[in-house]
Amino acid sequence: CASAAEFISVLSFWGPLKADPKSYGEVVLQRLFETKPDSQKLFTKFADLPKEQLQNNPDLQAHGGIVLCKLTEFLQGGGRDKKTLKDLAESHAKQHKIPRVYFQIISDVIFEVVVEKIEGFGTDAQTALKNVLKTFQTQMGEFYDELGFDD
Ligand code: HE5
Repeated sequence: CASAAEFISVLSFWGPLKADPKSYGEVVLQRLFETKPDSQKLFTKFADLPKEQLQNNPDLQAHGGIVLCKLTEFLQGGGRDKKTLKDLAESHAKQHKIPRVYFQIISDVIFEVVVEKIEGFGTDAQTALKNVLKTFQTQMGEFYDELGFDD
């Protein structure tokens, strides 16, 4: 599990993502669909869109923004705010039916995009980010277990 200091370290570099969640979120989702094309099928709005229509797509930008805002909320809670992730796990398990492996997949994409786009994200902050994302996946997994969602 990530320490409080690791949450603080990640937050100290998170300003650009907090200020412009749509732009970074758009890149994250585009990268997710590129590296794991089956993930696109999980989104009814985007499932059948060809690649060109994922560029400058207001729906994709909006959803990317929503995803990143939720992640910022998680970071600001320092891993102690259980409600945020509990609600997230509920909607993803029951409504959207997202197998838990996708939290690992999107975490890897987020790591890649953040390190690529945010200046100054040094090796210590990178380790902190890895651990924080791992905590996110573990906690989501625990809520999935509680809900009895096996995928
Ligand atoms: O759950 C919600 O609110 C609590 C609904 C809006 C929402 C969705 C929907 C939010 C806030 C998030 N996602 C956040 C989020 C953070 C993690 C990193 N998501 Zn989410 N999602 C929604 C993730 C991870 C993740 C991985 C995958 C494959 N998520 C998904 C998929 C997914 C889908 C299909 C939806 C339904 C909304 C939609 O289709 O929007 C166009």
